[in-house]
Amino acid sequence: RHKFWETQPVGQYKDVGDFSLADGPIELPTPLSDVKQEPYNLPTAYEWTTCDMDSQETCDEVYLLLMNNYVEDDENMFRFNYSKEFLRWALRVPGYYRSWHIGVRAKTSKKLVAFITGVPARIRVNDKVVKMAEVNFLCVHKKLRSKRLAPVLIKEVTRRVHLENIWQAAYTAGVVIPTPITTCQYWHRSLNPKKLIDVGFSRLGARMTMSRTIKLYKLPDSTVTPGFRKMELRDVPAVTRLLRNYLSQFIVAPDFHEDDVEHWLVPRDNVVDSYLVESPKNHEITDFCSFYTLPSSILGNQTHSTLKAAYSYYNVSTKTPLAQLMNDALIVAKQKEFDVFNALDIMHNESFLKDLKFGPGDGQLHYYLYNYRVRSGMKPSELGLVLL
Ligand code: YNC
Ligand code: MG
Repeated sequence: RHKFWETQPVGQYKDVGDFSLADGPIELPTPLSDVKQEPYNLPTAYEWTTCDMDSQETCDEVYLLLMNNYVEDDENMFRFNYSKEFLRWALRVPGYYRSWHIGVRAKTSKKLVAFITGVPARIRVNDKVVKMAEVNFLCVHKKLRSKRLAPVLIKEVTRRVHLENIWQAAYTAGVVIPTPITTCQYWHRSLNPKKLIDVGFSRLGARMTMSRTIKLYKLPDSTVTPGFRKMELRDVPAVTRLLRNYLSQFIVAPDFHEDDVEHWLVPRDNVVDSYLVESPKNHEITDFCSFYTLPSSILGNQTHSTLKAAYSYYNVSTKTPLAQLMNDALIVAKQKEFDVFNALDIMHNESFLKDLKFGPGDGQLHYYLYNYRVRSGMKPSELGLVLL
């Protein structure tokens, strides 16, 4: 059924429920000298390229490939439109390898036709911290689909990850392949219900008028939690402590150090927003919330071309109730003119989704590990990892 994935060191469907298989690596590392030294073969009309994301020109090419060919919803109404600044943030992470930003070009025109990336991360699985690649942005131009190019891209990124002596990876996909560690649901909170209905993202509920719907999703003009403010660079040590402590309760979560928090969570305009609660009494940092900016192109609408979406990222509550903290996040997202706020049912998100008027989406997101087995049957609420 999965000609490619059946050959890979991933949990296979036949192993689901086999409790004799221990958690941990599926295959042992080989000596680095045994890793294939040359890139995998491509069809003769194509060649490998390493994409230098420092270069404005390359960044533009990657941006355009993804803008026109990356992930769409099931009904092909929307397509992710990651911004150039977002792509730079997602790819130039602490300790990144340029060799893991992989493109394929047509030999004659030099046009970029496919892409896949990895970035290094420390991911904790139960009590072990494992160096992994987070693999993302797998994309094949629409005109080159179903030619088995994707397995070649995946094998090539795997080879280049192995060359750095890293043997595990984490990734997410909307498709089911062998074998998800867990399957999550997207939930959506309307901020601009009229636009969402106009573009077909959501529908007017039964017995609802537009004006009742607008009133239902109305939010206060300003946040309510005393001491709620934007995160700053000086907050990195306190936020790292807060987040490390919080993430320690999940089965799978990133092992964030201060340099990771500085990269992933210090606010960047139109890329990532982070807020925290500083106690007005003792200046202690007690709570934290964040979201990233990922617009989608609206395909074939006369009036609107982009849907501005915020995606819930990492949130920690110790003093402020989580629902109140997230309601403040909704308020700032509304102020920043987002149309919708999205969240997965991971970590403690389920506890606020219904109360804050999120509705379940039809999209599912499957999480995967490469060459690492974890006990099957993990619940989304036991997952503490957000991939972009
Ligand atoms: C996918 N998303 O099952 P089998 S997510 C993984 N992730 O193999 P072909 C995928 N595998 O089943 P096409 C996949 N989608 O026969 C398909 N596959 O064993 C598998 N879409 O290849 C599929 N981006 O080239 C099948 O298919 C084989 O031309 C078929 O290309 C697929 O970034 C794709 O959704 C997705 O651009 C490139 O449809 C294309 O259709 C496309 O004939 C729109 O491929 C954009 C899109 C995917 C977003 C993502 C995470 C990717 C993870 C890849 C796996 C990484 C493994 C770890 C590597 C490092 C290891 C170390 C150490
Ligand atoms: Mg193909």
